[in-house]
Amino acid sequence: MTMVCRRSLQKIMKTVTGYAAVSVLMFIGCVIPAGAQTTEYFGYPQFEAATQSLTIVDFDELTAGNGALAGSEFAGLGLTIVQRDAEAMNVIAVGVGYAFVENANSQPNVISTSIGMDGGYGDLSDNYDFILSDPSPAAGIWIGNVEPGTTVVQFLDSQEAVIAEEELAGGHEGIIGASDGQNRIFYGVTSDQQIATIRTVEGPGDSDGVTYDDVQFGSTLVPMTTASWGRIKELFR
Ligand SMILES: [Ca+2]
Ligand SMILES: [Ca+2]
Ligand SMILES: [Ca+2]
Ligand SMILES: [Ca+2]
Repeated sequence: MTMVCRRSLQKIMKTVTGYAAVSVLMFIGCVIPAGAQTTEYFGYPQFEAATQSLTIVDFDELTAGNGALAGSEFAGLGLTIVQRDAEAMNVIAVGVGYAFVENANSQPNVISTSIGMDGGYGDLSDNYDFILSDPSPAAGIWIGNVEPGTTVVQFLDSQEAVIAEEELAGGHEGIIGASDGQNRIFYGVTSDQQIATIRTVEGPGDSDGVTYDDVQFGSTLVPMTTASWGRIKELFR
């Protein structure tokens, strides 16, 4: 999808759902599954209120070290982590160098490739895939050290089609902390499409690295709708 299409799609999906949205999207040249309904969250309390049974991988039980994350540690919980450029994945206890305290949503640890356990920075790729063994309707991640520059995060289905994506910068809605890297932001999604992968696009050579924390996934909390209330009344007739 083109950038224009993607932006329009996000705007529409945030405001309209269902048939009307599909009609508008077809008009502007996007193709999404009929009736697709996706909501994006940049505030954690709102995501929490819309979800249940979340599995949260916080990295805090790992021993800090460069290359200390293999990516398979949490397979038993349903999460596998892949560095798409086959670089080392570091576990960092924040509060040292460029690993700012504000980068962690749960302390002490975050993960990164460009930032090392001593807080040093290398202009390496932070392109990660967080792969769910059981695709889920809800998923989210905390990204730390946003800026200088931007980082794209995508939620993909099992065919790698984009369910939602956002370009994050230091001034984005929901940023906690300053806009100079001493910060973090939550980005989560609930959808009627199953999320199979959280993908981050943060390549090398842009003098910008990020950290990741509290990767999570689970079920959506289905709100009581008129339709379901009608169904309940039917059952008690
Ligand atoms: Ca943590
Ligand atoms: Ca960047
Ligand atoms: Ca980078
Ligand atoms: Ca950064």
